[in-house]
Amino acid sequence: MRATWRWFGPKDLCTMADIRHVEAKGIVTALHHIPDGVLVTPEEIAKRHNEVRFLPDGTPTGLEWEIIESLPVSEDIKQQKGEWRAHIENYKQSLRNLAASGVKTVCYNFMPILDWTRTNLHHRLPNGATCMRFDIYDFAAYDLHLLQRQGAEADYSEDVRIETAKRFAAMDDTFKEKLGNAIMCGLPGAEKQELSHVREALSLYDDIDEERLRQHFIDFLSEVIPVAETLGMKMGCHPDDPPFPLLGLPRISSTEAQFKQLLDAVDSPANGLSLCTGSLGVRLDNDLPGMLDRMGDRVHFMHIRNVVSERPELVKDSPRLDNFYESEHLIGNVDLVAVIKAALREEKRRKDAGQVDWELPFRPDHGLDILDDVGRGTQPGYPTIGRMKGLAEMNGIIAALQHEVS
Ligand code: CS2
Ligand code: MN
Repeated sequence: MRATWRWFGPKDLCTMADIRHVEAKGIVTALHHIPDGVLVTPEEIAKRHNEVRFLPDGTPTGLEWEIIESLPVSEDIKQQKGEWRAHIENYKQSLRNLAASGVKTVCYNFMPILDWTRTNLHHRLPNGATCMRFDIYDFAAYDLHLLQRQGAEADYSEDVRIETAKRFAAMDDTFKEKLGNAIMCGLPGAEKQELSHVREALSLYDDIDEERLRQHFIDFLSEVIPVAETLGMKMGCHPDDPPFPLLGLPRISSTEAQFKQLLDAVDSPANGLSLCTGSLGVRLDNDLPGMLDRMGDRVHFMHIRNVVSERPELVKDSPRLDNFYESEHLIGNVDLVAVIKAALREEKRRKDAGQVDWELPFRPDHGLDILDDVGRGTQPGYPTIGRMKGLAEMNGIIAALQHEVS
């Protein structure tokens, strides 16, 4: 397995100099300043390659940009409105430009409006470390009482609604503001966190149900995947996080069955997934080693982290959105040793089949804020030391298991 590391570019507090100290072999980055839908030009790509290859003083890092995360799909494409056809053409040309520079793996998602969603970005654990957490009552308080979304009541059980009303009555303005900011953290553009903007953004999906969103996704794949295939590229869709519909928005990449539908709809080796163990692992019915066994040839990238469902007894038999927090890699819902073993099996299968590109790239996804990470203000979920600990643990597991597998 090929260890990689996400870098947010020159503004990232975790610098390329720092990344030389972690045991990663390749870099995952994106051109975050380019708006969704706009062409990614060869010039911008070359600039970023240079920033990855050399420190500001010219020292070579020995690292290469290997994966783009994300090449975002614009809202126009997701909703099939406005400039969507032009955006698809830009997407195809961006793929050509990236492939020409050697970046051949793309991690993207098809979540409407929101990317990952949490209610607290700095939840304190008993040992003093902090992590990201999702609390159903805080989330429902935002949805039912702050946003006052029409029809929201139907999405929560009576128990949740009653407890939420109590919680909301006790919330002060500072808490409410922090909560709104945490939930909308995935929404680009600070001004959009205003409740009226959020309502407006959500209303764009009034006429788009799950079926229609899936059709839009398949239309996008039908256009883009043949181009990716010709270029020898791999497109890996990142799962919904959390893997449930939110705020009345449909979500269509939360389970193995949903991914199977998408992979079958455009049946090409280029059409695959980015298997994120932390996103999928919030649902106890997602069998991650099984997914690698059954659709491993389409797993183009892996995000490795763990989560703890705080009330497994409530969600075990009937999966639903409930409290969870992001945990240490080796403790949580997901048996990461079993996942890595399945990933190594998949690599072996590829090698035995004579595939040249048998290596499965992965990166530590989020990490806990520990030691000097605490209060440092890195991108939420992306502390240096916490991620490095997760990566070191995963590298240790890989080294140990490889004795058995090869
Ligand atoms: C990432 C996602 O930080 C994260 O949780 O895994 O935001 C991911 O980059 C996107 O969904 C990919 O499009
Ligand atoms: Mn992820």
